[in-house]
Amino acid sequence: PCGFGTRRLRRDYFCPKRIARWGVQSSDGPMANVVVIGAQWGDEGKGKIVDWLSIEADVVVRFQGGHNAGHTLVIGNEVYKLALLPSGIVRPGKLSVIGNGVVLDPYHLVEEIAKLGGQGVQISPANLKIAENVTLILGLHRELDAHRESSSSDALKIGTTKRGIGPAYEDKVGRRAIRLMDLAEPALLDQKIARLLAHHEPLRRGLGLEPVSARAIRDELDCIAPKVLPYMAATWELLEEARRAGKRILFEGAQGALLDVDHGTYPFVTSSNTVAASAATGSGLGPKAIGYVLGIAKAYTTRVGGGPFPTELLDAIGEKIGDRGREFGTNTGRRRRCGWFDAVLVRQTVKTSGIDGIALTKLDILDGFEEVKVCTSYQLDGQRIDRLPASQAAQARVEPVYETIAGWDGVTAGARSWADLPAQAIKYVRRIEELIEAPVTLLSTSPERADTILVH
Ligand code: 2SA
Ligand code: MG
Repeated sequence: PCGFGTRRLRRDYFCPKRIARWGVQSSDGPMANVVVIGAQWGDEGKGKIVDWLSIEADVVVRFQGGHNAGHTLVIGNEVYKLALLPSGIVRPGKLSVIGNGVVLDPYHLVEEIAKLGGQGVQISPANLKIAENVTLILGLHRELDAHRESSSSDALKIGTTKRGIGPAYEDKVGRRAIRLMDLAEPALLDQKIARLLAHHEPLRRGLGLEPVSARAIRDELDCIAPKVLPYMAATWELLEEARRAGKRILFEGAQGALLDVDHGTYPFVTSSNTVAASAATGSGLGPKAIGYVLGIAKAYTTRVGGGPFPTELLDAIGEKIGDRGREFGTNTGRRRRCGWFDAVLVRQTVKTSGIDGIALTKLDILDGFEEVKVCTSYQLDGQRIDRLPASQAAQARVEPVYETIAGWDGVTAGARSWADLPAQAIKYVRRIEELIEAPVTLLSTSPERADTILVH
């Protein structure tokens, strides 16, 4: 018994012989649908866990973000790198859904489908469905994103992936976006492009960017439309039918909860809601469709891009963690900033996402450290606080208060059972559970799928 709430990953679904198994239960019976989200700033190792769970899922859904995600899947001898497509796509017999909450770059989609096709993955409208009301990322969004990044001062740089994510979401909430279904209504498309350009033209002029012509956008859209429209569907309805039929739905989050546009380290965030609740709005299902929220957290902390990072280590230890953990972006190759585990942040994420359990990854990277530190609270202007303040200035000023825990001699790398872990490593995990107020339900000890321990 973990002592935290009533929802638990169901052990029989995870019996060691079957290795990867699915299932959750609450006090009122089994619940099939799991949301997986990053509990830090992204790159927590969601790819492995999602793949691990997707084996037993019937449907895998992306519900926010776009091709700014980067999930690496290692299956047999093949390495698949996904940025936009749901992880279920590499497995036969699964339905993959790109929900309405995603921003979709149609050119990237076509490229990613072709790249995976080259690796033998069959993708067709039979196994991939895209929401008809999904917002499109266009060339002008990418250009604007890149321009803002390269023209802002270092202190103001968000460090975006320059893929047009932010500008596309801006147009969505500004009610001037082009959506997938618009490509199916050619007679009205010019009007929609004009509405979009009424906003972008003056903006571009002010920034000194070349004008874009409505004709050029129209030609591009006409050219890409036949390649993406076959995937279009009323995905909310498909998902609801799947849910009623008792199919298991896996919601695959991208980035991490601290990059959430409401709850993250604003303005150093992505432009979507990355917290678990977004799985409902971003797919068109009601919140009760979500049975279990699994947060993924690394045994230390990393972030890419700008913004506050209280436990960042700008020293040899930070470098050692980065080298041992191979902390480079999957898609952009950027070096990630590294630091100690910040329990204040994850505790907050547990609350803002209603996390039922945590999958703790990359514990093995801390093997052999003489001591490890965990941030338990912050010091702000002489006061002890136990949450991240909402103010940007205060976020930049908080000082971490650490608890030091002796390291472990043995290795956790490749451990497949609790009994294989050094006592001190267990102590570290248990202390993290106490501090974040959630159970560590899964422990990942290497990128290998089998090196995963079900703790509770
Ligand atoms: P954007 O492009 O507008 O979403 O960038 C805004 C901020 O969000 C951060 N961000 C990410 N941080 C970590 N991982 C991300 N995805 C890829 C991955 C990253 C990669 O999962 O591996 O391959 O490099 C991701 N996407 C966005 C970004 O750094 C900005 O701080
Ligand atoms: Mg990643």
